[in-house]
Amino acid sequence: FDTLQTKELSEFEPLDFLRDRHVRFFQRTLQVLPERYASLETTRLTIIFFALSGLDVLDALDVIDRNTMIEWIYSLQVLPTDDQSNISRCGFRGSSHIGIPYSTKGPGVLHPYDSGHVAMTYTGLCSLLILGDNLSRVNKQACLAGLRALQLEDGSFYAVPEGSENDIRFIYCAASICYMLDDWSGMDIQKAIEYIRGSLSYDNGFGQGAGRESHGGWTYCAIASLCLMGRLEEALSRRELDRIRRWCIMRQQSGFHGRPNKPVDTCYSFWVGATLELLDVFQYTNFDKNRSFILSTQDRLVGGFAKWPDSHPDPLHAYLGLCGLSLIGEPSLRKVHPALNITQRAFQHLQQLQQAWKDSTAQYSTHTHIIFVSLPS
Ligand SMILES: *[C@@H]1O[C@H](CO)[C@@H](O)[C@H](O)[C@H]1NC(C)=O
Ligand SMILES: *[C@@H]1O[C@H](CO)[C@@H](O)[C@H](O)[C@H]1NC(C)=O
Ligand SMILES: CC(=O)N[C@H]1CO[C@H](CO)[C@@H](O)[C@@H]1O
Ligand SMILES: CC(=O)N[C@H]1CO[C@H](CO)[C@@H](O)[C@@H]1O
Ligand SMILES: [Zn+2]
Repeated sequence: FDTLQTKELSEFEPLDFLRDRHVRFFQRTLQVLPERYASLETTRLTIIFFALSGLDVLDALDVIDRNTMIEWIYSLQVLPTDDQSNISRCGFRGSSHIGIPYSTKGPGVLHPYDSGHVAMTYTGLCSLLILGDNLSRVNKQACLAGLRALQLEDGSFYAVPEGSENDIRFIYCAASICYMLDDWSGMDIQKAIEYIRGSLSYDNGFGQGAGRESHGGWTYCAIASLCLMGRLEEALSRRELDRIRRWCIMRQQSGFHGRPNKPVDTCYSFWVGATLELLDVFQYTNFDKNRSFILSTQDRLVGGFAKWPDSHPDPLHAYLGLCGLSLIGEPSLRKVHPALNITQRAFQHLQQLQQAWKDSTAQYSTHTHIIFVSLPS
C-alpha cells in the first residue's frame, strides 16, 4: 500500500488539474481582489474578462448572474451626447472610477476625462458575447468613430484619445473590435498592415514597433490581427511566414518564454501557442512538457495559475494558463478561438449574431443588390 501511494503521489499528483479550485478562483476575482491589484482598478473590465472567459473555458458560467453582469458592462459604455460632440471619444471605459453616474442608457454625459479605451472596448465586447448578449445595445457607429480617432498616421493605435503608447497591441484590439462588429470602417487596414510589417524584426519575431526587440506577445498581436483581417498571406510572404514559425517554435523550453534567454512563463503558452496554432504548426511542439510546466504554476490552495512556480496566481496568468491548456487539448476544457482569445462556444454565438445582422440588412436592401463578402473564420 505504501509503495502504491508513493507511486501515485509522485506520478499523478503533480499533474492533477484542479478544476473546482479554478472555478472558485475566478468567482472570487469577480468579487474582490487582494490589495496588491488596486492599481488595476482603471482597467477592471479586462480583469472581469479574464474571469468570465476563464469560467467559460472551464464550462462553469452557470455560477454567475449573467443579467447583472451584462447590465454592469453596458453601464461602462461611453455613449454619444445629444449633440454628438464627443463621438470620437466613444467605446467602453474600464470602470466607474471617474464617477460618471451609473446608467445603461443614452445619451451620454459630457465629462472632460471620460472616454473609451481600446482594450476595454475589446474586452467589453468579448465579455458581452461570452455572456450570450446579442450586442443590440452597443452603439456600433459610436464605437467605430471612437476607434477611427485613435489611429495614427503610421497605422498604429493609441489606447485613449489623449494619447498613450501606440503599438501593435492596440492594433490587435482594434482589429478584434472591427471583426466582432463586422465593420472595418473603424480602421485604415492598409496602414495598420504597414505598421505590422514594419515591426517584423531581423530575427523574424515582431517587436512593439519598428526596430524593437522581438517578443512573443507582440508576435501574437501581429499574426492574430492579420488573421482577423483575412490578410495574413497577402501581408507576409511564404518565406517570411516560415521564418516566423521557426522563431515561435524556438520559444519552447519546457513551457514557452517570450524572448530568447528569458525564463519560461505561463502566459506564453497562450501567446506563442496560439500564434503557432494560427500558423498551423502548433502540433510540432511538445505538449507534455508544456502541460507539465503550466500545471507546475497552478496554485493548489487557492486555484489560478502564476507566472512561475511558487509565485502568486493572478487573473491574467490564470486565464492564459487555462487557454494554454485548452490549446493542447486538456479534456475538461472548452476550445479557445486562437485569434479572438474567447472560447469557440462564444465565437459561434458571434457568428450567429453576424449572420442575423446580415440577414436583416439583406431584407432592407433587396432592391440595391448589395453583395456580401463572407468573413474569414
Ligand atoms: C487576450 O487575452 C489576454 C488575457 O485576457 C489579454 O491580456 C489580451 O489583451 C487579449 N488580447 C490579446 C492581445 O491576446
Ligand atoms: C437582443 O436581446 C434583447 C434582450 O436581451 C431582446 O430584447 C432583443 O429583442 C434582442 N434583439 C435581437 C435583434 O435579437
Ligand atoms: C463639450 C465637450 O467636452 N465636448 C468634447 C467632446 O469631445 C470632443 C472630441 O474629443 C472634444 O473636442 C469636445 O471638447
Ligand atoms: C493533455 C495533453 O495535452 N496531452 C497531450 C500531450 O501531448 C501528446 C503529444 O505530444 C498528446 O498525445 C497528448 O494528448
Ligand atoms: Zn506572463
